[in-house]
Amino acid sequence: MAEDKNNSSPLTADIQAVDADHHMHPFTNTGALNKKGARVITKAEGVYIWDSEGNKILDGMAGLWCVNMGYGRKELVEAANEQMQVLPYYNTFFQTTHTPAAELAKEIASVTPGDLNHIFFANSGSEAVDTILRMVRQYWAIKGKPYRNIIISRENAYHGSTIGGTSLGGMSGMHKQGAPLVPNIERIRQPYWYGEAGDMSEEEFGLACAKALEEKILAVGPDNVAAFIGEPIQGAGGVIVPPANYWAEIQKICNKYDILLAADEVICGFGRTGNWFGSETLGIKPDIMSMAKGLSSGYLPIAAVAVGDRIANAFIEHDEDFNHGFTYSGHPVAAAVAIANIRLMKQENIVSYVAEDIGPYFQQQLRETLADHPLVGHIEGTGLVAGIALVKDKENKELFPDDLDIGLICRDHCFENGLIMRAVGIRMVLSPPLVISREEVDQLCAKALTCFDLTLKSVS
Ligand code: PXG
Repeated sequence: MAEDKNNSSPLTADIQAVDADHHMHPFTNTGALNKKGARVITKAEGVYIWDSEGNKILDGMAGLWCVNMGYGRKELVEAANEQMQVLPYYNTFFQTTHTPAAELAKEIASVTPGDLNHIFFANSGSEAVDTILRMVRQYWAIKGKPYRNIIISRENAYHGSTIGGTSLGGMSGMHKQGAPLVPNIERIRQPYWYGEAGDMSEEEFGLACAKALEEKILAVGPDNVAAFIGEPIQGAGGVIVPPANYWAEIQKICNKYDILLAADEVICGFGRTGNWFGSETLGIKPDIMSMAKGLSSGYLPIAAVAVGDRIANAFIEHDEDFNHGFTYSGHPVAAAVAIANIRLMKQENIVSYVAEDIGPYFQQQLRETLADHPLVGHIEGTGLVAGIALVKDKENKELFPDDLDIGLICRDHCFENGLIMRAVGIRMVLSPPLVISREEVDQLCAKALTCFDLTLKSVS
């Protein structure tokens, strides 16, 4: 039986007990959580969630980087309700389709950049990334070069937690579990300027990190490489915005060696950075792109891979099945919600709101409120995503000792003070719903300041 002396509501204790008895949580030390009791979230509206103790909490993470259009959107609820009554399920295998899948493919193609007009459906970001992995290798097989099957990714990348996503990602804690990983995946350093550049300028460091790709390509042999994959801005790695010259160099190198460029847009997609896709913000021209989360604002699980003409035409012209897909690829109810979500985004001009109004305001207020705080080493971000490094001594970039988890201390203060902010090591990350207002941004910054003060007190 879970106990938490601070909790008073009977609902809290009951749900915690059931949860501890039967529910194994993702990315969680289950034994420790069972003793403490999980926090129970009961409802949500706009940019706020409520817990079973009646606390109202500003959700600075939009759920898990996904509730882009905010909670309580009736348009999305109605789309699901209507579709459930007409056709709750049918598959898209065996030469069948249905209106929601076809229409959603068209809606996605209307917002993707370049020639990324061909859409393959999945149900999670991890499945979308696995689809990329299989598709780029199969592309080269179709082209008569099956040996071109190495995929290059980056340290500290997050590409999901299926075996494919884990293998492509660069999270050492994940690699240690459930190995062996998928073979023929290579990694290069991440473009984390504040944390890893030493004395290099942003420009020098951007070049050096891109050069690492060329060095890796030459080391494994250009003719063995299928693709490079990267998040335009690394999300789960701590919101790491690469130096401005980085992606242009990466793009040049991929072009030079004829290597496919895959953008993992699971977090950056759907307005987060002030464009429909992070690739547009960072100046990337991907051959293939994964998306999930903001596609349905998280209301139902759905993901997609947008495929450019080069890859799509190879599959279309090749007279053979692509033996890949999921029972729920293009699920009609999830697709109907995603269609309604994209249309709502268009109606409310949410992407320009992020680009021109709330994104710049959020970035400016964060810096005005927090940049001078003694704990804050660096703030980076664009649009409505930001990462804040917490350090012991900001002048010398001195970190707290390893046994003092500054991020978790700060995160706990945030939760106690009505703000969800996520901790990634020493980095606090924010990714609020795109519909957040200026007053709510002010509130978010004020709460963050209080929590940084409390964190400083806890460690002084
Ligand atoms: N690619 C990227 C870039 C992601 O951010 C995935 C793939 C996998 O998506 P699914 O839907 O399979 O989870 C993600 C997911 C965190 C956190 O703690 C981030 C994600 C998922 C769970 C936790 O920041 N990103």
